[in-house]
Amino acid sequence: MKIQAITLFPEMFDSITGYGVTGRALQQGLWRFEAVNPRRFADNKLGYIDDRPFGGGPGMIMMAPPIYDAIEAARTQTQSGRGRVIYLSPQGAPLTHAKAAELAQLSDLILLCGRYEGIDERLLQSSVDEEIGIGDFVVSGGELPAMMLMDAVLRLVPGVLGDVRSAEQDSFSDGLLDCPHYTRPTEFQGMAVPEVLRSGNHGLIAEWRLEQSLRRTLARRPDLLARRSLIPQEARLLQKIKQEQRDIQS
Ligand code: 4FN
Repeated sequence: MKIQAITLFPEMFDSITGYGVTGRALQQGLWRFEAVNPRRFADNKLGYIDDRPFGGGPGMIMMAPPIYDAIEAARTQTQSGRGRVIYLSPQGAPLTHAKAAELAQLSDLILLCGRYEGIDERLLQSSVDEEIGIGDFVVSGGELPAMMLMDAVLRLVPGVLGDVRSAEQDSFSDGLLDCPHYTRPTEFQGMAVPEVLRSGNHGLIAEWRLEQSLRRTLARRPDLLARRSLIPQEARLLQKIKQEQRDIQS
């Protein structure tokens, strides 16, 4: 996979290219990265690519022509000759694990990172295939959202995670929150490790973990449960949890 970012701050991407599983995978040649700075395509010697908004108001808007040229330059550097152009934007549909899995199948992503108040709407109409957001909060630019998307996508590219099982076992990839995790020491600040995890009974351990995942999902993210079908074992455990909570109420 090749990922290109259209960004005024290429150095920000040193964090994802230089560290952790994404950094190692880049060194191994499992993906490639290129930043394209739209300042290269400014129509003025000073390199500014923003201007004041028509209609007035605060802040500046990124101009369409230099962004357009940057995207076209990125397209010439794709493996496929085109590539999907994604604008990281609070107007976009929220990023999900399913969307990350879809993007992980593609050979070329071009990630457009906004700054200032955003980008001229005509550029979005002419050149953007898809808008994706990562949450309902104000940020200063699209670079961190782009890197979050990259991390989520790259983990799903074959070979990026050394151990295939850890990608499958992660919470969310099966639509439930994670169960609690424990390691040494067996006691910390008066708190013991749940006995079942030290029992060696792997059937019981798996069932305990599933029950914990269901409890947490029900308590903290019931929206996730609503969107997901349950296998018989999960339905049975969930009934048990709900009955237990009704018993406490009465
Ligand atoms: N943000 C909101 C409403 C209106 C504007 C913003 C905002 C960066 C270029 C966009 C924000 C949030 C999630 C990109 C926020 C994201 C961005 C994202 C983003 C500079 C213009 C801007 C959501 C609070 C109602 C600034 C909310 N995911 N504007 O933050 O790019 O990807």
